[in-house]
Amino acid sequence: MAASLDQAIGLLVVTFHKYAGKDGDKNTLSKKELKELIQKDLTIGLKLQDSEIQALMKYLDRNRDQVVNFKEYVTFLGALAMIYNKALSSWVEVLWFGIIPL
Ligand SMILES: [Ca+2]
Repeated sequence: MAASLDQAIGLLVVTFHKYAGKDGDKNTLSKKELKELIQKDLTIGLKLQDSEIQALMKYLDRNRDQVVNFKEYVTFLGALAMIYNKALSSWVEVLWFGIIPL
């Protein structure tokens, strides 16, 4: 049985390919595919406005080729991990030290 971190990384890779393979180049996410990934596989996805998803796409597309490749997707995951870490750290402080998150 794979360790949990192996499973988590596998899921990140599988999720990319699940959406990247829908249309066009199967190794990149189009704007439509990225939008679907965000809306279906991220809790915050449905709360984001179309304009926010467009802005996110523009930010993620570092090489400006109008699609998100795997490297750009990994950057996105890194940013999400930072956000999750910050959120979780606040709650860990609450649980361990009784500090209210700012
Ligand atoms: Ca790109």
